[in-house]
Amino acid sequence: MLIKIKRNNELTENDVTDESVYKERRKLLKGLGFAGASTLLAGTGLSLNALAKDSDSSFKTTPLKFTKTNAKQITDKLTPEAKVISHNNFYEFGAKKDQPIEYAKNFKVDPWQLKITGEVNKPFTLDYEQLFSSFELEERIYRLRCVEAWSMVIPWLGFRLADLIKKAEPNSDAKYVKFKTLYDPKQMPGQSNRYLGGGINYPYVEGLRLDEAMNDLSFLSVGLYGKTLPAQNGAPIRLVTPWKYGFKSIKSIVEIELVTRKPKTTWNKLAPNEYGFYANVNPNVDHPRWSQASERRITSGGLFARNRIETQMFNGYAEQVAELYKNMNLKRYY
Ligand SMILES: Nc1nc2c(c(=O)[nH]1)N[C@H]1C(S)=C(S)[C@@H](COP(=O)(O)O)O[C@H]1N2
Ligand SMILES: [Mo]
Repeated sequence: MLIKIKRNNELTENDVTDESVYKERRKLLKGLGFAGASTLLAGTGLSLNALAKDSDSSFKTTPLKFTKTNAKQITDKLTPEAKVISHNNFYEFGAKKDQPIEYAKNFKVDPWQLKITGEVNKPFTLDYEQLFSSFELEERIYRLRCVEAWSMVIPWLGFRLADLIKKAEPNSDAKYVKFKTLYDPKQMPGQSNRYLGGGINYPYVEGLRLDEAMNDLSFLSVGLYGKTLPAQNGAPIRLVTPWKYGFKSIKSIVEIELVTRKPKTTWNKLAPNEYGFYANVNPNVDHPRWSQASERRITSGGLFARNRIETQMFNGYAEQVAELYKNMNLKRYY
């Protein structure tokens, strides 16, 4: 559901809601050949009700054991769990915020295989159980800032991406890290239906420079709020890079490949002038069609809570990551 924060129908300068921004993003997709519902559903013989009907119960999560982190934690108020798991962007399960929780209900995550490949001396594969047992799990409370100008504060469980990469022993040709989401159109209706999937090309791919990936903040999450990840949040394993816009935090990963050249990433390929490879949260660099100066923080506030806050450089993580970009023009490398 889109949470409305407008008190009336007027849009003032400071009241560009994430809903209006979300609609802008959908308009872009439409311009790229994203057609209407009836046309596309007719072609596929898919019934939306049939996709979710197999089970009325929700996706199952289980409690995880974890330790307290040594990392410095933020003190922002947490976004309630109910909102974290029901307001999602996961286009493989539908491009609307309330679709992933519904269409991912029956997503099968066990068995799973996550491959670590490419420019490494010791490639390896983790099966479902090994995602939870190969590294000590810790809790990290991070801000998540979507490019649509809403944000949350989420207690993730997982481990440092750097620890996984070190285990594979990258060779000297490894310069970037490429991540890939599962491609399984039978389970992920957005991958076979352009209406549901927003017309983006699958599988979803993301990437980081190797030094970004090795930064202490880069986190592989296998859980949130003390339990395994809900399907709609990227079960069984997803990336979290809290100083970057949310679209970098790729979900349901099956491959992490160390590569020499900068990978071609999903949103950047779709609209390179709107979504950069770096995608660092930056209040001074606006999206071509909307401002990034402020955001709506999703809290426990009611329907009319405005909760509009100023966006911070690198989403407030400058101390940990500004060094990575010290000689770069961030207006050019957005
Ligand atoms: N595979 C995949 N990963 C994805 C997305 C997606 O559509 N597909 N959406 C991204 C976007 S735009 C955001 S804001 C975050 C949202 O994460 P959340 O639903 O857990 O809050 O996931 C990101 N990861
Ligand atoms: Mo996003």
